[in-house]
Amino acid sequence: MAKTLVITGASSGIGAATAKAASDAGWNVVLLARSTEKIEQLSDEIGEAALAITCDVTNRDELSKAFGEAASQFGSINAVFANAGTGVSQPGVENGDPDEWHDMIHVNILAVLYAAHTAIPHLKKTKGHFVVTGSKAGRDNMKGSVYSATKWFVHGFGENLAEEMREWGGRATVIAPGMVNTAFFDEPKPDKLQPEDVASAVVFAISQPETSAVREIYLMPND
Ligand code: NJP
Repeated sequence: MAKTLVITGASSGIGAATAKAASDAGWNVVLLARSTEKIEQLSDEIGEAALAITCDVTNRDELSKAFGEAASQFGSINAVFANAGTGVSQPGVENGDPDEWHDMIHVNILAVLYAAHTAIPHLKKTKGHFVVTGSKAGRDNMKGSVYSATKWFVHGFGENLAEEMREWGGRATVIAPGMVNTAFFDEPKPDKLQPEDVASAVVFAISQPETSAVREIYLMPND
């Protein structure tokens, strides 16, 4: 029976590319995002192996309902890709906007915790896998970047979660890309990583034999 991957932030960029790559690799994919039209269109493109569910990841009730729907549609959940994330328009601390930090921290930190908390009861049944999008920015120091600091959280949490999940045979992976050509930026970035490059790293991580836990994949543009 096909395994099932739930993806947050599936309406564009890395999440949408991962949905296509995972379904090409034989997975069922559950697409979560706020942009209903975009995830429904992607779901139609993929076909029967896809399910689109409108969900704001900062809303724990919506997340819980979405995971329940995913499990009842496909029987179980084998992997979750907590990929939804956002940046700020005003960089740095001195010139930063605390309201923007609040919203970004809700999506990049708290919603990752919510996703893990919601996912674990499902993943425990399948000895499943939690993958989360970190960043090169979560490994390096960047002048005044609060975004980078949220990704440092993701990297620390990802390793800690991997240790907790290990107790019952589960695995956790942090995907850490450098710059990727997505809607995250206003301008196209044709010479940077492409969303498909990151998608292929995610599919690699979730396709390894049970004896191998890939803890982190760090990928940079070859520019
Ligand atoms: O960007 P984009 P990426 N509830 O803007 C969703 C990280 N990253 O693919 O709700 C639910 O195309 C949003 O969906 P919607 C980055 O930090 C990037 O590049 O419909 N979903 C959309 O699907 C992030 O963690 C680069 O608006 C919410 C998705 O998030 C991840 O990669 C480098 C949401 C954003 O897709 C994917 O970003 C790097 C909410 N409240 C790490 N808020 C890079 N691009 O260079 C947002 O190291 N979303």
